[in-house]
Amino acid sequence: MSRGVFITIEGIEGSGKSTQARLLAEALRAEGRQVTLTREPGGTRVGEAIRALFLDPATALDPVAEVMLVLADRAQHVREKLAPALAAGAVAISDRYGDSTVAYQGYGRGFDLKLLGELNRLASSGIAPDLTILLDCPVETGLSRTRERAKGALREPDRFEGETLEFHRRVREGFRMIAAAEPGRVTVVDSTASLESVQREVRRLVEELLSRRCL
Ligand code: T5A
Repeated sequence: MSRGVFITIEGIEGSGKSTQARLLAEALRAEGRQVTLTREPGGTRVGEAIRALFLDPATALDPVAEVMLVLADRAQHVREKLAPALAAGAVAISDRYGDSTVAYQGYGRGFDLKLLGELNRLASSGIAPDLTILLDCPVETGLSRTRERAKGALREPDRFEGETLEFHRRVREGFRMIAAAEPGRVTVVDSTASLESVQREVRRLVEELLSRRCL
């Protein structure tokens, strides 16, 4: 089975993931590469339905139900989209993946990390990213970006954007702990820098990975 390359972009709200994932996909497609750009929650029809429920500020979700929902999304996403893309030799870029579950439901909500690790492995069929780019910025910077954008779009903050600063600080710390524990997979990029300079660093990391893999 040919094996593509799996890249995930992670970070707190407003750290710039969606923007950088899109720019990276455009740049790689312009080089003639086969690219699958996707996201969690979402990425499939089932996943988009889960996403709507998951982010709805009117949904009062029990913390265990929250974990189960995001894992159900991942199981569907991996089997329906990511595994086939990787088997076809594509570069798959996912805006969030398993590290978000560890950071939000583990560090943020306090769910048992070991159990979460096992559930994550089950949901992902053991498919792990080749490279994870963690876009890191202070919580205040990220949230002010998303609140600005929400104001412009005239929508209320989603279920996570409306969480306390303390919650978001635990999530950021969680991401940093993951990066410290897995330096071979996760690279931290300072996303307080300009959009263009973050983009250059993301490209550099991905080019390095592709040339290591002779692709
Ligand atoms: N979730 C998800 C869990 O709890 N557990 C899980 O397992 C998973 C998978 C998903 C939510 O679900 C939770 C976490 C999330 O709360 P989402 O919408 O996919 O929600 O994720 P968000 O982080 O909320 O997405 P955002 O769009 O809000 O943030 P991004 O993608 O990090 O930021 P982006 O690129 O959209 O940029 C936000 C704004 O900032 C500007 C952009 O132009 C945009 O306006 N910007 C910059 N401005 C200045 N300088 C830069 N360098 C900038 N980069 C971007």
